[in-house]
Amino acid sequence: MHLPRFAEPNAPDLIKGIRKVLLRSPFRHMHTPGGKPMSAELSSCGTYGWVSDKNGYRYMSFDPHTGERWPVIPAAFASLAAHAAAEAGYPNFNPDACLINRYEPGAKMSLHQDANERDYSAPIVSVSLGLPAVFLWGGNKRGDRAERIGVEHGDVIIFGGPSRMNFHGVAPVGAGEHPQLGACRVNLTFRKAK
Ligand code: MD3
Ligand code: FE
Repeated sequence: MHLPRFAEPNAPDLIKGIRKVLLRSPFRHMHTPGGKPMSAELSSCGTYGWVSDKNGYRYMSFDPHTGERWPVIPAAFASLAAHAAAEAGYPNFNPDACLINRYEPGAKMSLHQDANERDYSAPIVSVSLGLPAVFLWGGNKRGDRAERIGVEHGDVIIFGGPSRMNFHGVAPVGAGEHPQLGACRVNLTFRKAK
């Protein structure tokens, strides 16, 4: 379910929360298990954070960059994620992981499935901030044609049910300046990891 601009009124508080999280767990380029740096930068907050390195993709309860636990999910994040999930028919969404992806112009995310979570019955809530992007929405096979969906500052998308395992990605972000975030797109994804 796509909720255009749903989070727009909360954007200033979300951005304050992002800055606070980054003080303890800064953005970094993760490497694929094959050793290539990903073009988007990543941080996390919550009980679990998503990590990729030579040993594969997984959730960890501490930040390997600092050796400390991930920052807590800011109250403004948790409230927005719960309200958005409720709109899509998930009244008890209680995420334990929030990934924060940062895309500079040119950064992208290739088509992939999110399969590191334990419970696929929980939805994933995605919040787009900053520069617009084209979200690629594929099928349940990698080769399926992907639909292109424009996402803008404040847009929220809730993925659940059969679509939870669909391939998806982000086309290279175009150049631009956003009044609140400058030359970047930031995406929050709220998940139930464990
Ligand atoms: C559909 N992030 O972090 S958010 C990711 O914009 C990721 O940063 C993209 O894909 C981004 O894994 C897309 C939308 C999204 C997130 C997770 C999903 C869509 C999803 C999981 C299952 C199905
Ligand atoms: Fe994903």
